[in-house]
Amino acid sequence: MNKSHKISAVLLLILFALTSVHLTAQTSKSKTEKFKVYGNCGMCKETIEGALKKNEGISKKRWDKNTKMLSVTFDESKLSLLQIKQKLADVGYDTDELQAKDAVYNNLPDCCKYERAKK
Ligand SMILES: [Cu+2]
Repeated sequence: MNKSHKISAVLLLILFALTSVHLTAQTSKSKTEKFKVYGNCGMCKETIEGALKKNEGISKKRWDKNTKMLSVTFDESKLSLLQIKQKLADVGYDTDELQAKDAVYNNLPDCCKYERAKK
């Protein structure tokens, strides 16, 4: 084994150790929830998923335009499920728990004006 091989082996080991620590930390706090977010199309998907940011503790998000179900994985120590729903309401999307303000909804592009949940 030459010197550069040794160095890369050590680096790989460090990387591996860091990754496992990171994974343990993640599983201890992260939670996955699935709930309905009213919406229509691919543009809604971008807006919905775009409202949920990694630096705010959201590690995974996926909204399905056919089922309207959002699957979100987040760090419970950083934000709550209700706060996530509030973020969605802020960009114009209703959930069964929180509704977007009419003014925000009315600002959505026409293709995104989904059928709203009954108030
Ligand atoms: Cu849309």
